[in-house]
Amino acid sequence: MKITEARVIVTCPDRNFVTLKIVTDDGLTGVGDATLNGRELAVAAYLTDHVVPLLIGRDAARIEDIWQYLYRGAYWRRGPVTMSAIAAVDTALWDIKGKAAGMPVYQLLGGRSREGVTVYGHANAETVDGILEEVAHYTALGYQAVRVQTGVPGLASTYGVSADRMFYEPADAALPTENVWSTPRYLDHVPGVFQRVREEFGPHLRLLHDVHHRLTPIEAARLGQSLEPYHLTWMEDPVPAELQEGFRLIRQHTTTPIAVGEVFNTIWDCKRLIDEQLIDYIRATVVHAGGITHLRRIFDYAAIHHVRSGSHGATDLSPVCMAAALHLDVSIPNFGLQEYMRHTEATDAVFPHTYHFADGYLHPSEEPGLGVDIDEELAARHPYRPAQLPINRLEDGTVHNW
Ligand code: GCO
Ligand code: MG
Repeated sequence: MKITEARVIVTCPDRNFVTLKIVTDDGLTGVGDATLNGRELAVAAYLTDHVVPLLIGRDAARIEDIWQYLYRGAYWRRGPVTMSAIAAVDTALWDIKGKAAGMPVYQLLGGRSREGVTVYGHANAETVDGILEEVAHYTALGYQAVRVQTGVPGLASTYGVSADRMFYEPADAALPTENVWSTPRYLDHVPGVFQRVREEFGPHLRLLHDVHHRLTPIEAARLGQSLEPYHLTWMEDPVPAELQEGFRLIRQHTTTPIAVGEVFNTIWDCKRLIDEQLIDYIRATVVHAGGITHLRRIFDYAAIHHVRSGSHGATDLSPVCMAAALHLDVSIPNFGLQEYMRHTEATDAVFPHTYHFADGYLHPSEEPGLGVDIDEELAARHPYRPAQLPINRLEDGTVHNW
């Protein structure tokens, strides 16, 4: 099963995606997501110039060996560009292995540990009334978990709040949009919003909130405390994760569970958070954390430390990543939740897939492999459009975390 070709496909069906398609001499193909939002072409070049030439002629069955070859062989380890490129190769090889075995990938990972993958959707609106409507919309669709993001009075725009009902698309301009942020206004406003949502929807709906790296540890501790009466499933990315000692301080002050990890690329980015049990959910995902092989390693490590998975699943993770994530989600013992921001019709058309949503759960494909593909002809009709993530400034103009 030798690799004869590997194509890097960049397409923009409403947003940019980078996909790797690997072809073997016995006619099998596999796909992997390599999308790094706002920095797509860096990964495309890394793959085209530095990885694809290394793959030709290699045995596609040797997934672990190829992973080690690309990781150790680069010498310059880790980082989002390298790990997204390795992830794409790894994901495509699992797809091929599943097809060769005639089994969905989750069977190769040990089989099912659950009947379906519980997902959370995004209720976002400027006003509390708008949020209540959005949450009702999700519960009517069967969702058991909803992430709530709110506008903040006095701020023109806020992370996570958009005009679209089913998704939030922050990479909105060729040069970064600039937002203005105020921590005091935010901390004053958010608890009241959750109070209203809890009053309206009762104790059982699982509620989540994404802070998007904007607070200091002591501010996050205050937010966590003020949200305790509304028993959130998690408070996400409360602080930038570079300084992981910060999480210890948050932990000492609040019982609100903590989720982190969408910007992590390897086990080394979260090892301390996991082994000191400073977090409750690890949110790394297939495309940015080295593929199925490495993410499973992270989840296994998390499992022995009582930390559950909560994989990132925003629209910038393509249906190829989502398909792969679901095979892991359904098979690991310590699954927590899966984020599910829907893709647009144009995206779904370019990436035909057979995973599906029903009654609050996503179900992985039962087809051999991942159960997702890329329609290359259609993809070619959606050329790349430069789009970057926003920049955040405080009211006095200081650059802050976005
Ligand atoms: C999430 C994330 C996203 C990111 C986006 C960046 O929890 O879904 O925070 O909204 O901002 O994926 O590319
Ligand atoms: Mg997030």
